[in-house]
Formats: sequence, structure tokens, C-alpha cells
Amino acid sequence: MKRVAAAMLIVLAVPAAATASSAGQVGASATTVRTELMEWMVMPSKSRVPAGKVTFVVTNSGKLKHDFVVLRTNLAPGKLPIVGARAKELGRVGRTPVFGPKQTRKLTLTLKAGRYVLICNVPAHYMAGMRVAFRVGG
Ligand SMILES: [Cu+2]
Repeated sequence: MKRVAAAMLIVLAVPAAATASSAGQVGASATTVRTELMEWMVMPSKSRVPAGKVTFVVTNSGKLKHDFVVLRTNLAPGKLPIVGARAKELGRVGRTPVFGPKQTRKLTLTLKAGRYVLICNVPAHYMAGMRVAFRVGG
């Protein structure tokens, strides 16, 4: 929350015209999105970031093993096709390995503007609710 508040103050301090031009800028430094995984949720600290480098710092706050998959898709989070007990990873741009409780994995990706869905794709976890919409740019 502290980081969000600081970012809002910066935005407020910059004149409107400058804000508009900086919105299209592909940042030299990565935007950090802290993300928690648990049964049965994927909870990013931000739901929207500028296009460019994004570092997901993903913590497993649950009791089971999870993974974290980033998909670029216009489909709604709950509408991905299912194959067996997993979501079909259409438009996948990155993923972590499966990792255990209380562990953290970092995933740095260069993301284009568009709609994304963040999921855990351990069998049955996507269907149980481990999915969320995410937006880049625009
Ligand atoms: Cu999971």
C-alpha cells in the first residue's frame, strides 16, 4: 500500500501533459508486482502496469505447492479452455516452476500493452479459482 500511495503522489505532482507522455514510455527500470498465491486465489499488488519490463515477485502464502503463469489473452479469467484438469496456456509469456509454501520466485518479463490473465496451473487449481485479470498499458 505504501508503494501505491507514493506512486499516486508522484502522478499528482506531475502536470497532466507530462503524465500523458510518460504513460507511453517503456520504462528503463522494471515495475514490481508483488503477487501472493494461496488456496484459491492469485493476488497481484497491482492490477495494471505500464508496458515494458515487469518483475513479478511471487510468494506462495498457501499450504500447497503452486505455480504462476502469465498469459496474454483477451479471454476473461474464468473462460480459458480446459485440457484435462488444467487451463490451456494460450498466449503464455512466462511462468515459474511449481514451488512450495513460504517460498518466493521472481519472474521478469517484457510485457506489451494488452489484456492478461495470471493463473496457477497446478492440476485443478485454475478451476478452483486461482486466476485473475491483469492489464498492461492503455
Ligand atoms: Cu495453485
